[in-house]
Amino acid sequence: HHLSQDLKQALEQDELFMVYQPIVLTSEQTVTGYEALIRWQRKGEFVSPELLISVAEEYGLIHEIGQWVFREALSEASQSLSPSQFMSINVSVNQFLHKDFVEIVKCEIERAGVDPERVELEITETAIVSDLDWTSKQLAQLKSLGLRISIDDFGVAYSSIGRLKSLMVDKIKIDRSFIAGIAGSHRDQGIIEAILLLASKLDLSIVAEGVETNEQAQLLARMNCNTMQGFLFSKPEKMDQLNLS
Ligand code: G
Ligand code: G
Ligand code: MN
Ligand code: NA
Repeated sequence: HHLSQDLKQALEQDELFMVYQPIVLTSEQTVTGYEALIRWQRKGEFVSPELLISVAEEYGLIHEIGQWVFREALSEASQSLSPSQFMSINVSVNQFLHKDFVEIVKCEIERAGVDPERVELEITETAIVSDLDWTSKQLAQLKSLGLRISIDDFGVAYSSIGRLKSLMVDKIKIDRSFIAGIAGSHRDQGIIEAILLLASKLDLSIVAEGVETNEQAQLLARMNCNTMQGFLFSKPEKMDQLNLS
């Protein structure tokens, strides 16, 4: 695949960069943290991150890319974030399951000198249902380093509700497909209310993703979901292009 060849070069030639999207506590009007997202501008055109990640996984580049992402995002965290803010980093399934993953994360956190408690990893439901024993071990080790774990895109893949009970997870990020419908759909509101109840019973934090309108934000706030992320607040941007607050 020519893209995989290009991706190798992109790593060497600085065509990859990171953008950051604020995660907002709307009740306080503060930015609690940022999600780090990779970008690749190839010959002037953006390659979608989904394609980038799937090519990287298929051609064995995911660990190198993953380590680069950690280095960039953690260095940005140490330079640009206030001590109360966290950095949230996406981790793909194969990246998460790799035997050296914990060691690499530990090494990069030490290198950046960031408090591990301010680092969150976003993993998907697919990762946590794939190999329960190994997943539990990886999560236990990451937790013992002090990191926080969130489940990304919650609600769209396998139901992992049973797994949430036994796994050491801290946060659920409600997939934006549910947020998109809430203004017009009692069913979507119902799903969100159910996820919020589940989270509160299991002592998990919640983020609503993909909030685009004031109406959505107000509905969420009325349901006591006050941590939100989405274009309403900010698109993902280079850190120096965001209005830091
Ligand atoms: O940036 P965008 O919102 O288009 O992201 C699209 C998808 O790519 C999301 O599912 C996101 O989790 C994933 N993604 C973006 N950046 C990274 C990254 O640095 N590492 C991994 N593993 N996935 C990422
Ligand atoms: O799967 P994950 O949650 O990591 O995906 C993050 C992706 O969601 C990024 O590509 C980001 O650009 C996108 N995103 C962030 N906020 C919004 C939003 O309000 N609306 C839409 N449609 N996409 C968003
Ligand atoms: Mn994410
Ligand atoms: Na998501």
